[in-house]
Amino acid sequence: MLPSVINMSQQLKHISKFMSLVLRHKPEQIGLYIDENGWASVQELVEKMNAKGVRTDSGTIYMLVESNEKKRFALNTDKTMIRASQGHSIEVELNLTALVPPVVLYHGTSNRFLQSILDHGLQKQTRNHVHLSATIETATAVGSRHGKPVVLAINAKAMHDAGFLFYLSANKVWLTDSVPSQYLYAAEG
Ligand code: HQG
Repeated sequence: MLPSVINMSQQLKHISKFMSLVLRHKPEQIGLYIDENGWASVQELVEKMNAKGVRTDSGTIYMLVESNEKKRFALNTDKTMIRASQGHSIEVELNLTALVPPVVLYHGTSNRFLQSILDHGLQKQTRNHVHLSATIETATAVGSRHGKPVVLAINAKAMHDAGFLFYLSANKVWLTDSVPSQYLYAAEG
């Protein structure tokens, strides 16, 4: 790849990471208003990112929303508002409908968290939900972010039968409040 292309892709990654930061965790870092459902004005986002030295424009934001490999961000129908589809630590009401989960879901983590998870179950930590994956492959990728990955299987059917609620984000991440350890077992594969 040409150096200019590499620079451009690094710049886009930086913009995308910064959007994750302000739309999920720290809108106050740029003084961005986010409503109770997690939506921010695209125009205000662009203005306030630029004011902080993160150079971007609405066309770049739209391109990133479309091309993002995890579809992390969603736009409203007239493309004036943007939000992160999941992963928030700030309090937002995403208005997701509880759904019947697959029989088994997966959670990728680091082997250094394993004992604590087996002792205490999966807890949401700083985010608003525990994040679960539909496949072992995705869970492995999630776990790799934290170190040497291990994948746990979750008996989601038994949890659902016991009254636990499951939600599917717009970008297909399964979300729940907690997973007690009796529903966890080692994933095959
Ligand atoms: C661990 C990415 C000790 C948990 C991904 C995880 C995901 C415990 C870490 C999304 C624990 C929290 C979320 C316990 C849970 N004791 N450790 N009792 N219970 N943990 O980043 O699920 O790329 O908040 O296993 O794709 O890793 O940002 O959660 O390792 O969907 O779009 O505490 O982030 O999406 O870490 O990842 P995180 P996660 P994006």
